[in-house]
Amino acid sequence: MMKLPAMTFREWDGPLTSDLVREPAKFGLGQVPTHLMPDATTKAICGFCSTGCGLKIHLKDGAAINLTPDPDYPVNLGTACPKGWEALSALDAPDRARMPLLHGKEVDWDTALRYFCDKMREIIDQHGPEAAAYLSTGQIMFEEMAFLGALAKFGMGMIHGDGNTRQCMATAVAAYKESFGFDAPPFAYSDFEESDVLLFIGANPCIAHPIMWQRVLRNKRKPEIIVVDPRTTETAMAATQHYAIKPKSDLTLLYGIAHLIIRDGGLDTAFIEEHTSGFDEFMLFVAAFHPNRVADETGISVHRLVHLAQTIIHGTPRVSLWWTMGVNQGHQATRTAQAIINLALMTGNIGKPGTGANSITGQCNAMGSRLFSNTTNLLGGHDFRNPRHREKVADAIGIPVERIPDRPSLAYDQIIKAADAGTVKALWFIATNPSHSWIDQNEINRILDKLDFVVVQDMYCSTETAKRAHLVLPAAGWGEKEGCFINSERRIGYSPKVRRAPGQALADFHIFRLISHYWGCDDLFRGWSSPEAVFRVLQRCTEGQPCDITGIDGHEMLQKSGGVQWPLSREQRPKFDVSVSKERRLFTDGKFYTPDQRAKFIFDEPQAPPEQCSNDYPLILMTGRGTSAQWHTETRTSKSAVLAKMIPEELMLDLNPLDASRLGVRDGMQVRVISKRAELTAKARLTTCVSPGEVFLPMHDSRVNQLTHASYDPQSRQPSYKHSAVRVEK
Ligand SMILES: Nc1nc2c(c(=O)[nH]1)N[C@H]1C(S)=C(S)[C@@H](COP(=O)(O)OP(=O)(O)OC[C@H]3O[C@@H](n4cnc5c(=O)[nH]c(N)nc54)[C@H](O)[C@@H]3O)O[C@H]1N2
Ligand SMILES: Nc1nc2c(c(=O)[nH]1)N[C@H]1C(S)=C(S)[C@@H](COP(=O)(O)OP(=O)(O)OC[C@H]3O[C@@H](n4cnc5c(=O)[nH]c(N)nc54)[C@H](O)[C@@H]3O)O[C@H]1N2
Ligand code: SF4
Ligand SMILES: [Mo]
Repeated sequence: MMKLPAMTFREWDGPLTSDLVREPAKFGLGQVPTHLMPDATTKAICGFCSTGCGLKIHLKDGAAINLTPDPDYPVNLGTACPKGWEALSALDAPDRARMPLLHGKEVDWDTALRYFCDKMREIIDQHGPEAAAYLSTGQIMFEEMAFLGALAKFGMGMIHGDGNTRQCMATAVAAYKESFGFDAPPFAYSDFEESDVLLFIGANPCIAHPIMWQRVLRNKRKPEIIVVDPRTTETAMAATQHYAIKPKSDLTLLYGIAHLIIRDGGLDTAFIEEHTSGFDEFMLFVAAFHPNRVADETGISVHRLVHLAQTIIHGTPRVSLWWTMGVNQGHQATRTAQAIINLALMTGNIGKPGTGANSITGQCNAMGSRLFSNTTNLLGGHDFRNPRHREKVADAIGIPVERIPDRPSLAYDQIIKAADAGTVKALWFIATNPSHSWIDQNEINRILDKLDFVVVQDMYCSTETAKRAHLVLPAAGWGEKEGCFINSERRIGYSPKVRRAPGQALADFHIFRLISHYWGCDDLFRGWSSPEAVFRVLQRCTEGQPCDITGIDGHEMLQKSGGVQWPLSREQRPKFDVSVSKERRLFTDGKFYTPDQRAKFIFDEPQAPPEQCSNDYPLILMTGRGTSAQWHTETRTSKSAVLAKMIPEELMLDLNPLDASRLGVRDGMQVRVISKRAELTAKARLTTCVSPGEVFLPMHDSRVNQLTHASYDPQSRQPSYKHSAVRVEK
C-alpha cells in the first residue's frame, strides 16, 4: 500500500475526528451529571448528518437529559461523532425563537397566523400564484416536508417551492434519474466493509461523515482506499492513494480512467451487453481522452493515471465509488456524477457486495426531501408534468386532481432571480439559512431586502435570514417533535419527541396544520392529523414506485426494527425479516428503472469553469466543511461549549507555503481574501494540504459566501461553491 507521509497533515493542534469518535469521554462528550440519573431510555435518530446514527436518549421525568450512541442500531453500531453527542445542547440556547416575531416584535400565534395568511393571500390575489414561493429543507421530518409541500402547492396554490437540497443533492438526483431511470442511490453501508477498492471523489468523510468512515475502518479485506480531492484532507491522509487533481478537472480524469480501463481490458462486457445502453457511443467518445491529454488537464501523471485504472481493474468486482460535494457542487456536476456511474457500469461494479456508484447525502433527511418535499418531484418521486402521476397522487391523498400543478417548480436560483425581477414577491423559508449559505451572498441579501414579505420558520430568531424576515415563526427542533428521516443508504428511521420546545415554539408539523386551518384549506388535510397519519398517506403515494414503502407497518415497525431501507412494498413484506435483511442494496438483478430496464451511459465534453484565474485574482478558492464539530451556518453547533473547544477560534485560510512566501505572508498572519464580489479577513494557516494556486475556507463563517462566484450546473442547477477566483493580500 502507498501510504502518504503523515507529515503533510495540516498544522491543526486540536483533536482529530478519529480521536473524538474513539474516546468521546476524553473530550467531555456524553457525561451524565451524577445528580441526574435517568429513569428511562428511548431511541432516536441523530438530526444532523445523513449518516442517520441511532441514539439512545436517557430520560428523567419524561424529558431527555442525556444521550449515548445506540450499540444495536445497524448504522453506527454504538458510535457517534461530536455533533451527535452534543445534539441536546442545541436545544437549550438562549436565542431560541420562543414567540412569533412580527417586524421584530413578539406577537401571539393568532396574530402571526392571520398576518401570514392575509399577506400571502393578498400577494397571490394581486400578482398570481407565482408571486409567492417557499424554500424548504432536508432537515425536518419528511412527514413535515410533505405537509409543507402539499399545503403550499395543493392548499395555498403556490407553484414554486424548492429547498436547500438544491445546494446539496440536486446533482445526484439529476444524474441518477437520467442514468438509472429513478433517483436511486444503490448502496448499503455494508458496502464500505465489503469493498476491495473504495474510491472517494470530492468527499471528505473523516470530517463530514465520520461514522461512515468508521464503517470503512471495519473493512477487513485490506482495501485500497483512493481519494480524489485537490486538498490533502484528513480522509486523503488516511487513504492508500491520493490524487490531488486540479480543481474541477474530475470529468476529464474520469473519462481518462474509462479510456484506460477499455485499453487495458477491464470491461465487464457481459454486464454492459445485458444491462446497459449507449456504451458504444461512450467508448468512441472516451477514445479522445488519451493519458497525455488527461495528465495535462488534471495534473496527475500518466504513470499515476495508469496505476489508478489498474487498481480499479484489479479490485473488480468489489469496487465501490463514492462521491459528495466536490462533485455535486460544480459547473458540470451532473455529467461528472454520471462519469462515476459510467465507471461502475462498464466494470459491472453495481448490485453486488462492496460495489456501487454511490452518492452520499448530506443532511439528516436529504433523502426524505428527494422523495417527499413536493418541490422538484411530485410526492413519492412522481412527475408533476405526467397526468397519470397527478391522478394517482390525488387519489392517494384524496384531493381533487386540479389542485396539483402541472409543472415542477422553478429551481432555487431561478426563484431568487424571479424575486429580483419582481415576479416573486413573498418567500417563506423553513429550516434553512440562505443569507449565510447561498452562493454570492450579497446578491441574495440585496434581493431579500426588497421583497414584500419574507417569512422565516426556524428554531432560532438570531439566524442571518431571520434577521431579514418580516415574520419569524418559532419552530421546535429535533428532539422536540416526532417523525422520520431517510439516511444515505435509504434507511427510514423514526425519531421521537423527548423534550418540550421552549416558549410557544411549535413543531413544524403543527405550524403547517395551523396554517391550513387559518388559510381555510384544512378540509384537504383532514386526515393529516399526526405525523403517523401523514406517513400512511405517503406510503400510498409510493405504491408501485421504485421507492414503494407500502410494506412498512407504520412508525412502530421502524422503531422496533432499527429502521427499514426503501423499497419495502406490500409484496416484499411477507419475505422480509428485519433481523436477517438488515442491509439491502439495489440492482442485484441488473434491472434498472428506465423503460428498457437498462442503465444509460451519459457523457458530454468537459468545459472550463466559468470563473478563471487572472492577474488580479490568481488563486482558486475552494470551500467546504471545516471540522466534524461544525454544522453549516452553525446555528446549532455554536451553542455547545464542548464543540466550541474543538474548532479554530477564528476563520482560517489554508494557503500553500509557496504562495505565502511569494506574498510575504507568515503563518498566523491576518490576510485579506478578495474576490470580484467582496473581501474578508482571515488568519493564514500555511499548509501543503492545499496546492500552490489554491486556497480553502470553511463554509461555517457567515462571510465566506460573500466571496463565492454564482455559477450552476446546467442540468441540476446546483450551485458551484467550490471554484471562485480570489487574491490574498497581507
Ligand atoms: N461536520 C460536518 N459534517 C457535515 C456537514 C457539516 O456542515 N459539518 N454537512 C453535511 C452536508 S449537508 C453535506 S452535503 C456533506 C458534505 O460532505 P463533503 O462533500 O464530504 O464535504 P465538503 O467539505 O463540502 O467537500 C468535500 C471535498 O470536496 C473537495 N473538492 C473541492 N473541489 C473539488 C473538485 O473540484 N474535485 C474534487 N474531486 N473534490 C473537490 C474539497 O476539498 C472537500 O474536501 O457533509 C455533511 N456532514
Ligand atoms: N461556500 C459554501 N456554501 C455552502 C456549501 C459549501 O460547501 N460551500 N454547502 C451547501 C450545502 S451542501 C448545504 S446542505 C447548505 C446548508 O445551508 P443551510 O440549510 O442554510 O444551513 P443550516 O445551518 O443547516 O440551516 C438550517 C436552518 O434550519 C434551522 N433548523 C434546524 N432544525 C430545524 C427544525 O426542526 N425546524 C425549523 N423550522 N428549523 C430548523 C437551523 O436553526 C438553521 O437556521 O449550505 C450550502 N452552502
Ligand atoms: S455522524 Fe452524522 S448522524 Fe452520526 S452522530 Fe455524527 S452528525 Fe449525527
Ligand atoms: Mo449539504
